[in-house]
Amino acid sequence: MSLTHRRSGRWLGALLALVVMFVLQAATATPASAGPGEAMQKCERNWPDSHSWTADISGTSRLVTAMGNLEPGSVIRITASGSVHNGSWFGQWRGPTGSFDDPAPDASWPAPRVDKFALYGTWLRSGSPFHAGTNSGCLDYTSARAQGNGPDELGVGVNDDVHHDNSGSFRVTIRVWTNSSEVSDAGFEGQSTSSLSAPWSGEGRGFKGVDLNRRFAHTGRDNSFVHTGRPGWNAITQRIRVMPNRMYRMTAWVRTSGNFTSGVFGVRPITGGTPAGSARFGEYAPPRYQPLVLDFNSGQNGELTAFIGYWSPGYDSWMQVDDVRIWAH
Ligand SMILES: [Ca+2]
Repeated sequence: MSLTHRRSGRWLGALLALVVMFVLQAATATPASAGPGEAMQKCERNWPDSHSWTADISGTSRLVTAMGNLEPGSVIRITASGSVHNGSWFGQWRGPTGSFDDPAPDASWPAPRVDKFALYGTWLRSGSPFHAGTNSGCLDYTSARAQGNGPDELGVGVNDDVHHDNSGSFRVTIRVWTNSSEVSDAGFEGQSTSSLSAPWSGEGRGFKGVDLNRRFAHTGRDNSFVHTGRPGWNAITQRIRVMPNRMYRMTAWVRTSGNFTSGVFGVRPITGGTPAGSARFGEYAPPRYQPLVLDFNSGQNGELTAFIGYWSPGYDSWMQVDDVRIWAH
C-alpha cells in the first residue's frame, strides 16, 4: 500500500515537473500571433521584423530615400557598418558614428546638430534629421508622423557639408516592425460570394455586398459596396478586438457616387451607443478612391464595431469600400 503511494507520488512529481517545464517553455516562446501594440516590444527584443532593407550608402550621399510606405504603428531600427573618408587633405576615415560629440553647426550641413560625418536618418514626413550611427535604437514612427505632411518615407545620408570628395560607404540595414491591423480580411479578398460574410457584416436595409473582381477594387480584386435609392443608414461593419485605453488609427479607402455628404466612419461599442471615434466623409468626385483616416482612443472597450456607412439621401447613391485597417499606436 505504502509502496503504491510512493510510486504514485513519484509519478505525480514527474507529471508536475513536465507541466512546469511546459508552462516555462510556453512563457518564454515567441507567441504565435502578435497582439496589438507590440511592434516596439518586438523591435526591442530583436524578434523577426515585418520587412527590411539593406544597401550601401556611398560617402557622397547627402540623402537617399531608403524606405517608403511607412505606416502609423511602425517601429524602425537602423544599423550600419563600414567607413567613409570625408575627403580633403585633412580628411579621415570614420564609421557611422561620425565625429564624436562634434555636432554640425548649421544648415549648410544636411543634418544640423547631428554629429559631423555620421550616418543620419530623416523622416521625410517632418523633415527632421536624427543621428542613426551604428544603431539608431527602436524609433516609433507614429510620433514622428504626427509632425509634418511630407511623404511616409525614411531617408538616410552621410552628414557632410562637402560630399563630392568623399569615398567609401556605409552598409545600412533598416528593419521595420509593424503592429498588425485588428481588422480581418481588410481588402475583402477573402470574400467568396457577392454577399458580405464573416468577418464582415452589413447594417441597414439597402442593397450591399461584395464586388468580386469587377475592377472596382482599390487594391487586389475585390471591394465592398452599398448601393441604394432608399433613405436610411447603411454600413459595412466588422467587430474587432482592442486593448482598452489605447490610441488607435483607422484607415480605409472609399469611393462614392458624389451626391451625398452624409458618410460616417469610425468605431463604436459593440452594444451600440456613442462612437469611441467617428468622422464624416462624402461628396467625393468619382471615380477616385479617397483615404479616410481617424485616430481614436479605445476607452474602456475590449471590442469595438468598426463601421463605414452613410445616410442615404433617398435617391440613387452608392459607396465602395476597400482596405480597412486599424492599428494600435
Ligand atoms: Ca480589395
